[in-house]
Amino acid sequence: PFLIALLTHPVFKSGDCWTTFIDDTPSLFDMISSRNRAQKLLAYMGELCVNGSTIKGQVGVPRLQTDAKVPDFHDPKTGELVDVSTPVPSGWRNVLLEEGPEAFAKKVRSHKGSLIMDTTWRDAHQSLLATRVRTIDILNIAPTTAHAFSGAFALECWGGATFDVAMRFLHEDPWDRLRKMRAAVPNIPFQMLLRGANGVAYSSLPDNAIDHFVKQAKDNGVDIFRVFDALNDLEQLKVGVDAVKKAGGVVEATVCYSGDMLQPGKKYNLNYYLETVGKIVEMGTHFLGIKDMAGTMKPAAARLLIGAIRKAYPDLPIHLHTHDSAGTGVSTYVAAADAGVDVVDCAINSMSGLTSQPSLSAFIAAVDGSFEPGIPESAARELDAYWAEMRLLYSCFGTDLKGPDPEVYQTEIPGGQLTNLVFQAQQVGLGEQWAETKKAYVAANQLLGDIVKVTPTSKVVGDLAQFMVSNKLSSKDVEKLASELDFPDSVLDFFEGLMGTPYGGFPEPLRTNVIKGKRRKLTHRPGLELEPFDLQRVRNDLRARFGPDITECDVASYNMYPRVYEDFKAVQEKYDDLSVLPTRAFLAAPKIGEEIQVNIEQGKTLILKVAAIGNLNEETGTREVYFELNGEMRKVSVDDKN
Ligand code: 3PY
Ligand code: ZN
Repeated sequence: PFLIALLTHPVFKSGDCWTTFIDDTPSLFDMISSRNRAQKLLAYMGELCVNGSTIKGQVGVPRLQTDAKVPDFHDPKTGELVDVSTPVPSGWRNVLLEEGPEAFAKKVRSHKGSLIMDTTWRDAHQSLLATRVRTIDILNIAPTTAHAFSGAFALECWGGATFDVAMRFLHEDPWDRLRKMRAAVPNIPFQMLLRGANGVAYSSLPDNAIDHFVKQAKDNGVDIFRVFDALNDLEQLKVGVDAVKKAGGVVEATVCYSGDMLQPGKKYNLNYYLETVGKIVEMGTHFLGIKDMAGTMKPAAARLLIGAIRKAYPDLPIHLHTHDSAGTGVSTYVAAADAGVDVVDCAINSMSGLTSQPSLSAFIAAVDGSFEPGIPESAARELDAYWAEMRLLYSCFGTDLKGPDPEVYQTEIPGGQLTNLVFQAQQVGLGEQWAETKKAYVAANQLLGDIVKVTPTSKVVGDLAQFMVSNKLSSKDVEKLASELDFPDSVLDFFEGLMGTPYGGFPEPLRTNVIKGKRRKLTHRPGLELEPFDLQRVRNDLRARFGPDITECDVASYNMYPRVYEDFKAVQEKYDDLSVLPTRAFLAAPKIGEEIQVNIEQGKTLILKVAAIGNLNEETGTREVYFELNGEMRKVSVDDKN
């Protein structure tokens, strides 16, 4: 039909020149572009049909057999069905936009009780489902969320591992996700996790790259920036904090909570935290974040720590983050709420517990009307119906964790990493392997000087632990053989000083021996030594390679992850924008004849069916896959890799 439309078009017949033809007949070129896009999506699906999924970490196929249903939402007060296409109720974001960050922080501080930040769109799936939840599944529930959670402090929805994973494994543009979420949720503040001077990467970048990244994040929809440094190195933290200040965002400078401070003799004790918080307050922040990434803050510790900070800084809004790995998260939050915490992080029930955040409904039930957490329990339950289906949809990325593991009080493994390490041990199939890894993790941490463990330093400890297990090395062996061993890169990065300086300094002589002849020994923060990125050059290079549509967001993606970005662009070139495919069709070949609807853009829907998969052509090693696309037959030829 396209060719006929083209050949019979009056402008074409009149022999007018090609360029005016393009300008005057955009609808035809729209048609070419849609056809190209559709053909590229078919190429991806053909690949799935012949060779199966190649998404890293995927084991099996989704357990959800039908499309997830977006649940109805009823007004918690009147019980009436809410039409979620109507304008959203105003929320905390309206306060922020109208009155600015200071007034916003003040109002949150004076709110009665503890508000809730919902982490379902970021940390919950990072901790339970290997960060694999896709944009389309967030957007489907976004309008309902904007209504149901209009009283939430924020939605944590970006940063941390989501940035890397979106490009690397989901072949999606994280910026596109941010903008689409923002458009769907104008009323609830968005929070992102920023790894201080590392941005969203694994070691420090030049300061100008952090400033540039944060500005794009703010301009594209992030409101509140939780900024942390994985070693609580305040100089490193300040790089992120200053970037957020310059961009006009809400600053949540954060102290990472490490281990159980109630145990006698701990390096990270009450004095340490109070001193660190004092310096953070001096640095200037709208909120204080406390990041208990392993979930080792017991209720008594929460009472003591939050109580002490509250007493020293009565006006400082405090935002607490924990993981439920030990099973004690809700009791910690109740203690923190009693001690005057302003915001706690919870996840929707089906996405909560284990290595994720504590359950939203459990927290609301536990405080039982004594506070106003901002989210009605009925709203949480209604949204949960959707997320229960998402757990099934993404089950092929889940770990087979069955219950809490209070051993985290000893191992101090962060939630996201715990799932990862269990997954790896399960892949090897040895129960013993997991017990050994945990022991080695504790030993590796001690060797490194008992450091704060969160991305990227948790990876250093994990890598060293696995190195010790696979090479059968004891702590003594590592110390003795340090100058001869071929340590993982992350360990060398740490000892070089590329992640900042640990509290109390680096362990010696281990540092000197490990990096001898291999790396430098930085004596100040890495950003002072790194050449600023030439942003103009990066911009020009990217435009020369990928075309004029390159934006500042692309520049920022490239700065964070040059290789990952290049690979992402190559996949996009081959298959176009895969984020439009429904997740079941992205992760597994559809059944023959099953109808798949793909909204390639607003108002443009493709109806696809796999019609047949051809026999192997022995000569070429390929198979033809036949599709029905909007009623027309199409085929793609796929190399059979089996
Ligand atoms: C991240 O940096 O991705 C984290 O979630 C740290 O907890
Ligand atoms: Zn976390």
